[in-house]
Amino acid sequence: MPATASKKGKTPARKNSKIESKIIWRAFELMCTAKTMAEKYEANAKMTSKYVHATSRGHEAIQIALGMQLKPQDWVAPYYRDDSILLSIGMKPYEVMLQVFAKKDDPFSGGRTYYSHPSLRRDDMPKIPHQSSATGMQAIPTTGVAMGIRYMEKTGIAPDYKGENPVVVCSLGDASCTEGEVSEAFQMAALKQFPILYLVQDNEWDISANAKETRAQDITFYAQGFKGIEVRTIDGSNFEESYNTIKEVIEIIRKERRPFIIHAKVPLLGHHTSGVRMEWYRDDLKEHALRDPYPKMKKLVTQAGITEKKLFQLKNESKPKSMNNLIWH
Ligand SMILES: Cc1ncc(C[n+]2csc(CCOP(=O)(O)OP(=O)(O)O)c2C)c(N)n1
Ligand SMILES: [Mg+2]
Repeated sequence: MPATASKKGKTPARKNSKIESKIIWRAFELMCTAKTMAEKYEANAKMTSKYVHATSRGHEAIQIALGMQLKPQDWVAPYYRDDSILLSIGMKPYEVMLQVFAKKDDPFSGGRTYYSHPSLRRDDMPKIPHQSSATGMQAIPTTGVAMGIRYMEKTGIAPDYKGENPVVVCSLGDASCTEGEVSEAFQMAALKQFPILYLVQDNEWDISANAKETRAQDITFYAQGFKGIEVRTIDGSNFEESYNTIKEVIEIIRKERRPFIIHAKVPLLGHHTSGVRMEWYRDDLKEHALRDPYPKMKKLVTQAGITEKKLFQLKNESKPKSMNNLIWH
């Protein structure tokens, strides 16, 4: 597991610990919801594709593992492929769908920005700063939030969070990390030791160009130039590994106030966006399908002793009536 040394020393990655069944159950439910929504949009492409959108299909496990562990005092900047983060911090499918149809009741932007471009300030959820549609642009503002939090702590004006100090999460696609903005952000986070997690979801695609065409190295090698940021590479399609790594890293950031990068390798199972269709240019669809997080999650559910009967009950509970005939295998 590649890891750069932090100023406080490298932390050895912990072994996978057992996750409570109720967490596995909830994660599965969220994954079913996200997957069903993506399939619903696809089945109604004529209606949903008028307004551009992307979905988290393939990236669900890592996103759910993150969203489930954030607290109201935390900050997160999800990008356009992060609808599973939004669902797992507690947004309802209906609320999220309002943005896909550009409705005025869309809680993020009143229908003014496209799908999964959130901004949020609810008391019971992590805070989401407004962000640009230019990729990677969330890196500097989120690093600035972490800087502000640190300033408040150092000057004694931060609230007392009883040992649960806030973390900031900046979610990024692999290709967006080639941008200068991201380098600026890493530079300051490393130098000043800010309490931030950069979650890099690496699907090896940059719209229709692949990793071989667009980058000289992945984020783990790039990050070696930023002394003081610790890096973990994981299989982001594996919920257990994702959940445990995020748990450990967030706990360290809450205590030690220093930056991390989690490099999550994920398949891309949906279109780049509704307007840029995968069948036009992808020759790796079969290989990516083999890494689908959904069957892996189902296996985990079975291993956790959740029976067929309960599973059937869950399917019926989490599937709105309007979603009949959608894929449930
Ligand atoms: C600054 C900027 N450059 C280019 C684009 C066009 N663009 C939109 S999405 C995208 C691909 C980003 O890929 P990645 O960050 O890996 O995320 P993924 O879509 O693969 O999840 C590009 C190049 C943009 N929106 N903003
Ligand atoms: Mg990508």
